[in-house]
Amino acid sequence: MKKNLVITFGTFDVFHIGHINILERCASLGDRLIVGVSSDQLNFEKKNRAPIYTQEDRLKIVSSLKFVDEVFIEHSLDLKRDYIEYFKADILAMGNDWEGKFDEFKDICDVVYFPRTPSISTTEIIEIAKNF
Ligand code: C2G
Repeated sequence: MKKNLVITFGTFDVFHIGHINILERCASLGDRLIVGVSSDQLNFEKKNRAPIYTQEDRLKIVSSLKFVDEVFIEHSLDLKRDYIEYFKADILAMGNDWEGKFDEFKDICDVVYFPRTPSISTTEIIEIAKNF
């Protein structure tokens, strides 16, 4: 039987339950889960601020999870097709804040969007911590 390799991407800064839930859901789709963790530079480009945790720490946190098989640094959003092809991923899975954004890759893999975990985000945690 063909094995399903799942790939997902994210910053995973100030790691929280929403990150656990999405990674667990991604892993449930296949036999192996590969996670692209955004570089510090890419996070800066996406969010216009440096991440709280360095890419080395974020990579270490994500790679420590029992349902994550492999991690790598995502250097650019524009390299998504190359990453999918390099790892020969069968499925690209993301949270639905990215709904529709990666449909262009349906020619090389299945594309799945999961509902985000409500009421939690890195930005909110940073705001709460600031005002504590
Ligand atoms: N997520 C979620 N529920 C939350 C928060 C995040 O399901 N409450 C999901 C997002 O939808 C995403 C993953 O967790 O699939 C990682 O989220 P972020 O760390 O915010 O990653 P992001 O900056 O969106 O990076 O190539 C695409 C990216 O690099 C995505």
